[in-house]
Amino acid sequence: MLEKFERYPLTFGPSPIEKLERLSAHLGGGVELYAKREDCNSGLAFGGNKIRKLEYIVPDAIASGADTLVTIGGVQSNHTRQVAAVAAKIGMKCRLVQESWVPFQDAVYDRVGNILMSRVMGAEIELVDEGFDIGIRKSWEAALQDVKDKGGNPYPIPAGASVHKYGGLGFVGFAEEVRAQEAELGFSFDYIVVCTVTGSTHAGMVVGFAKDDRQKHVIGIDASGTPEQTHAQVLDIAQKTAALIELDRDITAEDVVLKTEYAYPEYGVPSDETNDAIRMSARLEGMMTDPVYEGKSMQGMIDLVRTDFFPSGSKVLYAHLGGVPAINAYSYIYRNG
Ligand code: 5PA
Repeated sequence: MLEKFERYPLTFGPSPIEKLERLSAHLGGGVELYAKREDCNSGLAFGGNKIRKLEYIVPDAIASGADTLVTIGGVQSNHTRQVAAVAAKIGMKCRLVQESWVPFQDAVYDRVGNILMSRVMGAEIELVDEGFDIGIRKSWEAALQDVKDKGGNPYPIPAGASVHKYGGLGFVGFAEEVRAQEAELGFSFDYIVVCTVTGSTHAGMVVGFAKDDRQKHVIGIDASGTPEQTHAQVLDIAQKTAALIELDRDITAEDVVLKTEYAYPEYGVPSDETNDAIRMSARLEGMMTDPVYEGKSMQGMIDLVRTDFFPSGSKVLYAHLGGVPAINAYSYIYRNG
């Protein structure tokens, strides 16, 4: 589906799929849980889902003659850390706008985890006192202008690399990769669980899995707390990506399944149930998840198993999209484990 698009390799290759044997058994054994480890997909500063998206964006950045990647996220954004790593790897500068998206303040919230790594990798960081919004932000546009004013040549990457013409391609590739792995495993997954915020991860999967009519079995777990905006953005990106790759079918609103029950209390703040899910997967599988994204999709998947959303015998693939560095910024919550 992606042959005509240039890809700049940044990942190790196909990310591994592992069976979550003990978690499946703990939840009654009626559903078989697996994880596809996008959190281990690259050696670039701990990897994650943005690295896969950026493989299809970097060729355009290089072709544009840019010298600076400019992007935006919250203070503990995983995306900005991955853009900083990619900029270092390809020899460009990096300018990051980090807004106050999360109303949570651990003592060293802005010193550890993702932002620490971005600083070490040499990114220029601007902290901006604006709240959460997945849309196009004035602060980001101002940063692009500032780079130009100083004689640089900026390349714009929107939040989560999502609302970018090539933002959905990486996770179309994810679906192709899963199909190849299924052929080796000798079975297919009935459901794919994915955490959704800025939308191009979920959107790419919808398009990629539409090829074998599984798009409605991609179960998005909203972690934005603004699900209507997120649903609309996933649909828009999926439709544009489908047109771009010349998919031979239309993507409609019903193709985007988004569970909205797990984002509480709000973006970036874990509930008690999120923390229980993080501990459960850590203690049964040694698989770490974070309080902003994957902890919430883990919470959602566990709840969907417990409430019999997945028919007995289903094989469910949890897309582990990375994000663990941010847990360092929540140290007080986990001070006793
Ligand atoms: C993020 C996003 P999408 O934004 O593509 O929907 O992906 C959601 C998601 N899991 C899921 C992890 C670990 C993520 O980091 N992170 C953003 C960031 O700034 O880090 C874009 C919000």
